[in-house]
Amino acid sequence: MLTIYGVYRSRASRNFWLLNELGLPFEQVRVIQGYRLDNPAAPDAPLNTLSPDFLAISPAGAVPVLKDGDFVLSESLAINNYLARKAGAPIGPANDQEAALFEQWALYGMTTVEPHTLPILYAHVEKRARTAEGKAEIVGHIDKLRRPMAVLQTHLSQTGHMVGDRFTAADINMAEILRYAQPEAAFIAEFPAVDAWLKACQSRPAFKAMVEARNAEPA
Ligand SMILES: N[C@@H](CCC(=O)N[C@@H](CS)C(=O)NCC(=O)O)C(=O)O
Repeated sequence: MLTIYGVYRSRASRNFWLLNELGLPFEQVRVIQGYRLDNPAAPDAPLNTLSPDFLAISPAGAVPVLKDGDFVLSESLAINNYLARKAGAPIGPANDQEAALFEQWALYGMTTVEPHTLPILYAHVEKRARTAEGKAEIVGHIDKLRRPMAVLQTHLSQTGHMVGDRFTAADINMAEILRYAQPEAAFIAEFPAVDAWLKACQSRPAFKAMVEARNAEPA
């Protein structure tokens, strides 16, 4: 049995989306981010990323974490690439070269794109997006995103997918990273191939099921 430690309102969303696509049974152990609690160390605090029981499983103190039998894996994109490799094509890599491209795009997404999409989401969620300070912060991140977005625009206008000519877990990985910038819809629309691809990814039933579960969770 596969177990995901984490909540839908975290990067575990990308793992839940992929698991929905694969139709695999899994167990969810709800581990909430410690910073979302007033007192994560309180005796009645729910299991959280600072709880000793969770740190014993994952010393990094972050969700998501996957357990597959005795095997424990952290890092959301490593988890998706592991699940995808196990599943194989079509949603996983068909060969070593595709597996390498899954890694390439996961690393590009995590190191070059996500550091500028996530702060955009936070600025909106924390209601700072319409303040002068928030607007300046968002503009700064948008400026940093123009280059990777141009890269993705060129890439996606060729095949319409991140790897190969079909929907794969590599699409889930990048789509979930870009979702964080979607409150700035006009910016995404400047890159029509990215915009169309993102909308197509998010029209999938497995994505919608993930969003439904996420919306059902306390904010
Ligand atoms: N690069 C990691 C980031 C993990 C991460 O920072 N997770 C957040 C939730 S999305 C977390 O657990 N934060 C808890 C904390 O910082 O205390 C991944 O993709 O899994």
